[in-house]
Amino acid sequence: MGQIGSDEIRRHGGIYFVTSKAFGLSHADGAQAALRGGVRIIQYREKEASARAMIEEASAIKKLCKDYGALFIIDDRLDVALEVDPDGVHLGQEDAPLGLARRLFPDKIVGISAKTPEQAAQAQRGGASYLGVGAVYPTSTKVKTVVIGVEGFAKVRKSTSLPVYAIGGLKPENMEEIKRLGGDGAAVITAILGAENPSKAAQGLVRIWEQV
Ligand code: TZP
Ligand code: MG
Repeated sequence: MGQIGSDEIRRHGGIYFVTSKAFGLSHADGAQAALRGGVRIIQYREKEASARAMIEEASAIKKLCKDYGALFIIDDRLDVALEVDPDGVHLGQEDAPLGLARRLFPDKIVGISAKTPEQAAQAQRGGASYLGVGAVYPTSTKVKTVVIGVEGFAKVRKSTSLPVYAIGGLKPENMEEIKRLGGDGAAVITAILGAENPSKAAQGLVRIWEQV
């Protein structure tokens, strides 16, 4: 038997969009652009808004995702997820423990950020559905992270049978490298939101991922 949620993630795989307000668009408008471009996994990532505002925004993005047949994941906030009922949640190493997410959401997708084979193994044992692994390349997105490089990514990839998404500095030019190393997909912010036309950029990434 596979892990809960892993096949669902694989079926929607390829490009995984993480929302951000850092480029001027709202979370929902950014998500809409990514969805129009063909992205089929959207993560709502907001660190500062009130819980009420997060519930409202996340509910709107959940509706959008449903319209496009995309998966909707909420970052960090299990309380917001309890209220909004997304397809899944994503947790970092310092967020709520995986065991709690699994108790609250026995059937949902639960993604875990992992930088090492040890973290990957622990996540797999604890019932994670997929891993976000990075930062693979340097990123200018404001985030508390360390660049593990393609070597670090390759080590984690080889250590686990979970689907593995590369994150951090992913752009058209490095899709091929990530796929060659066995990545299941690429999680992006800047490559979509930093583009002049985010939905075209999303479409470009989806095509490139399919073709490389
Ligand atoms: N975690 C590690 S790097 C990162 C996160 C959330 C940001 C990736 O964003 P970008 O802009 O695609 O490099
Ligand atoms: Mg987090």
